[in-house]
Amino acid sequence: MGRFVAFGEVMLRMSPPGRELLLQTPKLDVWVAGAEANVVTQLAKLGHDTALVSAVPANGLGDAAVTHLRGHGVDTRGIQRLAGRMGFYFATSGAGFRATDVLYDRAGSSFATAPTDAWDWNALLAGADRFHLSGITPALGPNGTAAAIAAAEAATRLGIPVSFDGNYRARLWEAWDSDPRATLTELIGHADVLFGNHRDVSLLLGETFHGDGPERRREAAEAAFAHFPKLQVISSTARHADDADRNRVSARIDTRERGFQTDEALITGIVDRIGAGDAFASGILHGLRRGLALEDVAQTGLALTALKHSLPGDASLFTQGDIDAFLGGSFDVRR
Ligand code: KDG
Repeated sequence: MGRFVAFGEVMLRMSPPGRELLLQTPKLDVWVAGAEANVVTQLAKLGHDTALVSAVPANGLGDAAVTHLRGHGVDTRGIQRLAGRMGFYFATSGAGFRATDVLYDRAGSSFATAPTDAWDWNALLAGADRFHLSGITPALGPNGTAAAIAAAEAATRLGIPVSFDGNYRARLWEAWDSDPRATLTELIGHADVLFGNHRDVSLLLGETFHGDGPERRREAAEAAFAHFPKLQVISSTARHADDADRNRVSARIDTRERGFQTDEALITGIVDRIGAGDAFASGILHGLRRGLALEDVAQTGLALTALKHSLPGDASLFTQGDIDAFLGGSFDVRR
């Protein structure tokens, strides 16, 4: 199917079970997390050869994260044991119209403080068909920025296509003296696939594509294609809340060669929203890799987005059979 290599921080996510608040819960569920780890985990479930490049501390927490990823079929040989600590985040699930909230506790993590020359990109990217990274790594601080840029440059030098998920995390960028626009613009210059919407493009290009209409999205895609010559595909989702537990999610995929496609899915029975964007990115990358028609690529992304909402934790763990059943409208008990 293809070898996908991703670069990003593996974290542990602590969540109050159910809909409790941090201040009231007597216990926390622990999940292995990290946007790029989520993408390769889902791609592994879909039969791809996947690897994560990362760093964790040489202790039981690092061991737990690596063992978990390996158990799901991800090649973890590129995860180094370095000084520093495990990055955590605490996620409190929303309920009704109470929003999901994320509290980061990750400063000084092994990944964020890894020396920029810690990564041997020629070896780590050998045999890769695609390299995936996101806007989280450069948001972690100067080392993360330098490492992300060096990684993208290496992929370009080696002729490996780069996909980039904007994953704009304001709380990370605002914690240090950062220049997100310059950094993200440089990174996206290496990408042929970008996950980002018209607001992300506005941030990058300093132009404003206000509003949610299809026209704004088309204008933003055209501006991005004009600005980034390597870019071939821009894809994003938009959520329209019908009510708190029932959303319509639309997917848009704009391609330089094949035009655009929009599709919509109804998402109900929402258990956990976190990781849905990673599930979407996995579905789009899977569909593109399989050479599907644009409509089917968009629907694969939407299917995984919808399915992820049904699953607690960070990662999406679905098979091609689950996608087919979802798209076929088959929700019966499978016996
Ligand atoms: O997409 C899920 C991520 O937001 C989560 O795993 C935590 O990587 C994370 C981040 O930095 O927000």
